[in-house]
Amino acid sequence: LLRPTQNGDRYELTTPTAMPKAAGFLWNQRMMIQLTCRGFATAQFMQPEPAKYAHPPNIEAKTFMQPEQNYYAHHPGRFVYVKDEVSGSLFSAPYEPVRAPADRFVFSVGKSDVAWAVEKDGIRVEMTMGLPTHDVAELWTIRVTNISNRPRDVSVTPYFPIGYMSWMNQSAEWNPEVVGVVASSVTPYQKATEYFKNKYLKDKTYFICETPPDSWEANQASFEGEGGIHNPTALQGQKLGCGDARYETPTAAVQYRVALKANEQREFRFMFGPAYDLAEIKAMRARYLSKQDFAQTAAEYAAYMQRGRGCLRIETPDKDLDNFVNNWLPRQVYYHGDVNRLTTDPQTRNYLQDNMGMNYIKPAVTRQAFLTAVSQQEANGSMPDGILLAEGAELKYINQVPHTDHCVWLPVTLDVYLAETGDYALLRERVRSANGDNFTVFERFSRAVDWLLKARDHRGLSFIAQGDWCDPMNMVGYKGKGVSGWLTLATAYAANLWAEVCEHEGRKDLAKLYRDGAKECNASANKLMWDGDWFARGITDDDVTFGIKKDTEGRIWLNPQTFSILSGAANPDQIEKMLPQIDDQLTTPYGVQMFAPPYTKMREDVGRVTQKAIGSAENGSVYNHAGVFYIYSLYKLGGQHDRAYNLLRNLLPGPSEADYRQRGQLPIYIPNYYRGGWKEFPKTAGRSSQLFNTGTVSWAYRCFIEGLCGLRGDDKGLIVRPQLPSSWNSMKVTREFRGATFHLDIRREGVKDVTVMQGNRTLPEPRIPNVKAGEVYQLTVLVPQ
Ligand code: CEZ
Repeated sequence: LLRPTQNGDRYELTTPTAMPKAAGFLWNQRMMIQLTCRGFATAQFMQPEPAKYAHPPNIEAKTFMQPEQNYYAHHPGRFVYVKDEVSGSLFSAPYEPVRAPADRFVFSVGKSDVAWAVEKDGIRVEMTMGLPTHDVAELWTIRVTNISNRPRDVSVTPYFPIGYMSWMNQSAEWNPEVVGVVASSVTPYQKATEYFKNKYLKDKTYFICETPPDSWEANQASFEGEGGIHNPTALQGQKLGCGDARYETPTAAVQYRVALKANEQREFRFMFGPAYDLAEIKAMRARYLSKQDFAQTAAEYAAYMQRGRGCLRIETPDKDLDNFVNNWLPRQVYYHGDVNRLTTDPQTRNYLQDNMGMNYIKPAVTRQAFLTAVSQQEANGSMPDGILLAEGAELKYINQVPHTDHCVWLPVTLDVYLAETGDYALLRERVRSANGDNFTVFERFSRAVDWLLKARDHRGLSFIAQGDWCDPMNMVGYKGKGVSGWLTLATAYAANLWAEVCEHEGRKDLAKLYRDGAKECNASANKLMWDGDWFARGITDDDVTFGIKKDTEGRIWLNPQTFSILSGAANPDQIEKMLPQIDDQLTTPYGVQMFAPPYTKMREDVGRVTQKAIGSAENGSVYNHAGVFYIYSLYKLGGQHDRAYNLLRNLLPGPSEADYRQRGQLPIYIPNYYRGGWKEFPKTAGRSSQLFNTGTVSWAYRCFIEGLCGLRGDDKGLIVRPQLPSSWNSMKVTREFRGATFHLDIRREGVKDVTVMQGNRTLPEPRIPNVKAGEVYQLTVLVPQ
């Protein structure tokens, strides 16, 4: 079904039907594309707002990237029809639209390309797609080989549907100058002001060929005809109709008639993408469309991916895990930090956490992100709902709904930056904000924490307004009174973290102030939220506490428990009560649910989270972001090696075939959720959302680095405290840290505490002080049995 190849550098799936939505993705700073094993594609590019160059057959509402997207016959995709012109038999690669079962099928996802090899009736089709590093375009190589022992006469017809571009104006035609189909449109709009915004949009889509085809078709209806997309009428003739689309749905089909001797091969190259005008298409053609330029572009792009390789290599008893941690997890972390989910207004919490991951890849990017974020701080110290990244960008969608947690993420993510870099100088940078005030980063963080501590009610609990970390929890506090138990605890956690920094900066007075603030939050949570065995989630506008024993739905929520551990609100007795409840009520074979039981109907004093489908997204799925907070808290707590590791491993599909089939996803990224509702709907439980945008990954990487491997920095050096699961006796780790390389040989031995040896010398404590850039450290680490 599924196997890693090239040392885990690639994953291969050998059927298009067992996991139909399994996909790979590529990106650069201007575009992103997700390709399923069956050939469906979802691509977007930035101009500067996200836009598309291949469309569905009807006007699509603009929205954020959706989980569990559906695919259907006319979904945008990249296909090749192959017809035996003697027998008349037809198939398509990779699988859609004809859906003819292949003799051999391989979907091969690499870090810097996505490829297929499909064989049917003695013809092999290989398709590979790559991206340039700096431009928006898909670079396709399609190779056709006669693997039968006789001469063959086939037609090869790449089919790249362009779809319904616009209700105002759309057309397409063959353009001999660029050797391809060029579709033109006008992005629909109605307000005069929009005209000026849209004036320079890339409203053309092109599909250009290195080798001139024998015929083409630019009109979707003419191509598909009465046969339909599964058996297009145009493929019945000697050649395609060479027609155009005049306010008709555009498409791009080109046909090569090839006579292949036994074992003969033909290779074709194409480009697909958006452009402003013909001049741009010509320039793109000149820049990329040749064998040599494809090869060079692929090498450049591979180098770009390689720059996201991260700072950790592990060798453990679990090879699939090693593959993921060494090859794929840092790549997904890099994606988040590199492009901020391809939005111009990332949610503030996402922006900060995505950049938290970048600490392990390119800390200079994280540094800049802090400066950008705090430059948008409000005059009252609060943080806006989203961070604007492009000129003219606006707060959209969820960012128009007031959420109260954004300040929390400043100290939480700074904690990693300081641990990784030791760069306390950042705190002394001065940042002038849009509203004209001028403060140091240190002052800005203090103001943010002040705001958090202030935004609490008479009981000391944090107001929730229309949401906290949980976006759709929009009606707990919309009347202005409701509070979040989670946010109260998260505020305490943030204040404590900030107090540590204040202390480091010689501000004992402030450290005390923030520790006192944290204590107050914790005390309020303990007084009003503790329900005997776990913490409640919040109190509504009408003073109803929820997330408690007597609730039949939404009875226990994970986040408050997690943050009570992190904030210090929960004492050891309480933790001892909470953990078994989490095991019993929330843990499933696919990870830990964000709450349970899921809501079955609207609760008007909680909000739209209760209206989501049972076990999907925030309504009690295995929401991995919440899951990984919990895992992190277990590693922080210590002594929970197995609980933490089992959940950490479970963020990833596999390794059993049954698990892969149920989750339906390749083990090359962590999705934002797996379906929950494990008790209610076992049929769908575990199913991946297939959405690779998630705050989970920076935390997951952090858990591997700081938790499992126990390698965290501080102002003095690198601390070593591995937390191996009990089933492992050893592991090897290479960690890059502040320019130095650490090779660690970690073994279980009869020691009382973690013992670190450098050569024959036993270090006085498990810490390497004064780390020198460029140095290579060989360490043996003994951990207790
Ligand atoms: O968005 C995520 C947010 O990006 O949901 C998380 C939140 O912490 C992240 O910042 C938990 O709510 O609005 C909705 O109902 C959406 O479901 C979003 O909540 C969700 C999307 O799945 C992300 O694409």
